[in-house]
Amino acid sequence: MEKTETQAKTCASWIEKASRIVLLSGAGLSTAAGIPDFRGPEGLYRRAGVDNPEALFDIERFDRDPSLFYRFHREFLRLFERITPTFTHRFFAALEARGAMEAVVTQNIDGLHQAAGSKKVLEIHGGIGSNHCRRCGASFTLDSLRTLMAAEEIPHCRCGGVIKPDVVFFGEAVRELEACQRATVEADLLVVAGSSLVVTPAAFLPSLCQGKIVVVNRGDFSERYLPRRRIDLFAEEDIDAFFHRVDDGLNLVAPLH
Ligand code: CNA
Repeated sequence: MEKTETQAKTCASWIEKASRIVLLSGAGLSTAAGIPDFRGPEGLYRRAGVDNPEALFDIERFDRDPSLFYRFHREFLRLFERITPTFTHRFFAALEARGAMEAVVTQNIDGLHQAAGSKKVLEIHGGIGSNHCRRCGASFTLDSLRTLMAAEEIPHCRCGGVIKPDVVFFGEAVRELEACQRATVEADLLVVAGSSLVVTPAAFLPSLCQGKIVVVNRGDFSERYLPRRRIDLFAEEDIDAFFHRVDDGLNLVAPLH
């Protein structure tokens, strides 16, 4: 049996036995949906002509001049006109429906776990689905933000304040950190998929897990906070290909019509 097949079978058997599964997902889980990562050769930073990513998501800079961010965000939102969840998003939603998920902890801001049907989603870096005025705190849906962005380069609230998506910027506190930590501590199986494990504090979370740890990632990831010896199974391959194989025996995901 090929290594990848054996690994998928092992992962499936652990999933069958587990009852408090936590998925820690990163940008790699959504690339198959058509959302590139930020830093890769085809990444969004390059597409939007951004040289300095830290500046792009710096809250002080946003408050001084939001034009750099909105140049990027316009490009990012354009992608969403044709995006649907991947097989793996649907796989974890199906596992939740079966009662086996403690939580999905996601670094992604794209809302695709919720679109796939997951309800226990902790968005540690926030999400693009909601937006607030920086001055008066008024809230705006994604649709109303889109309408305002069609009319002006930088969307403003009626009070004159600039509107900002509820995405966590450098200099802002991450969301629901305690809940993310609690879920990870309680997990009997942690699956880390599509994350380079570079961005903290999300990258610290796996070190809290006392259960088994599965990592699915094609490409480099940092071992600074999660050394290889702590990983029970490392599948170095495409995430959807791997979970298709895992699902072969479990049959959790209904085919799309
Ligand atoms: P990252 O640092 O971009 O790492 C992604 C990892 O996934 C890399 O190691 C890739 O090699 C790997 N990868 C990419 N595609 C696949 C695939 N199909 N199969 C297997 N592995 C793959 O992403 P992180 O999430 O670790 O970084 C954290 C940032 C990126 C968070 O703040 C996110 O908000 C942010 N981000 C989010 C999105 C999104 O919401 N979809 C997109 C781009 C960046």
